[in-house]
Amino acid sequence: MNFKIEEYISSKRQLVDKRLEKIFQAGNKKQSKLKESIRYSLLASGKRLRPVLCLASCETFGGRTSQALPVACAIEMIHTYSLIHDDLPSMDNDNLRRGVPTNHKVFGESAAILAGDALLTDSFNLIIKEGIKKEISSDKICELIATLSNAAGSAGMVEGQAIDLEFGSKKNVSPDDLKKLHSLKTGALISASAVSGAVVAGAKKDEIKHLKKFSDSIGLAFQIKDDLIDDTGAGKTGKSGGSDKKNKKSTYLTVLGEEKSLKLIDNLTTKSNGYLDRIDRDTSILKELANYLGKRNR
Ligand code: GRG
Repeated sequence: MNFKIEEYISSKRQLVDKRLEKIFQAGNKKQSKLKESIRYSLLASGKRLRPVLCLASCETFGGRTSQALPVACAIEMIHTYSLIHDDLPSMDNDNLRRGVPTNHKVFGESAAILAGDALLTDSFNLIIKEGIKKEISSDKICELIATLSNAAGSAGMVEGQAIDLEFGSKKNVSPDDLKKLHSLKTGALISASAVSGAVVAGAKKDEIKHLKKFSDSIGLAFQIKDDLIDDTGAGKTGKSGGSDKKNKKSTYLTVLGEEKSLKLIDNLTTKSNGYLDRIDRDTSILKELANYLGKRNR
């Protein structure tokens, strides 16, 4: 087979980038500061892994990319909001994101808060507006909104962030504590990305059940890898490397050590592939994506 996952990711990423640029077009008139700050963070060089996962999942379950693309863009908007807010002085207080100074460093703190607020709210509006245009059924639109709002809100990402802030520089964080924190903070949106693509495609309930287990595993593997990259990857990641160390945070690296963390990534990837084997479809793209995420270096 001549399939290359890097090329697949790159082609889907281009689709997402193009559509995001269209959604937040600069236009000829002078832009408002709000729009400028949204464009600044959203159109910076993110990897677009969550939208790619959404599109790959839609394709796996026989759906149309054109129908899933607005949902994929909405997911990237939610993710970008979380990054802008996470970098704020009252949260992680970071200076660099996606290879450029963080949003609040350029536009000020209040503008950064508003850019995040707008991205989150607009993401749901986009799913409804484009969903109607692309003739996605109202039931599916409601399921998409329920899936994503659940993953982003107090049952998911925001709760994960709250736990993270509560832990602060606490030393005796257990592997179970870390798992809970990251399943919410990082895993919930990754999982919702895969599930959303499947919902657009009209996947069956039991297929979504296995897909959810698959994506929960890759979400955790993604975070463990992120912890390892944060420690070593300054320059490659576009973030201020070593920010966990600076904030004295407990990470998989500090709690388990490098060898065990790498082993856990491998185990989770193998486990995720096993869940896909329970789905009676060609799931090779999702498997390739899972393997890629576990081995990435940025
Ligand atoms: C709700 C304020 C708020 C925060 C949510 C997701 C999150 C919590 C914070 C983001 C900070 C962070 C470093 C999380 C750990 C893993 C992660 C989500 C990394 C960033 O995702 P990538 O690597 O980034 O996909 P790009 O820039 O490529 O999109």
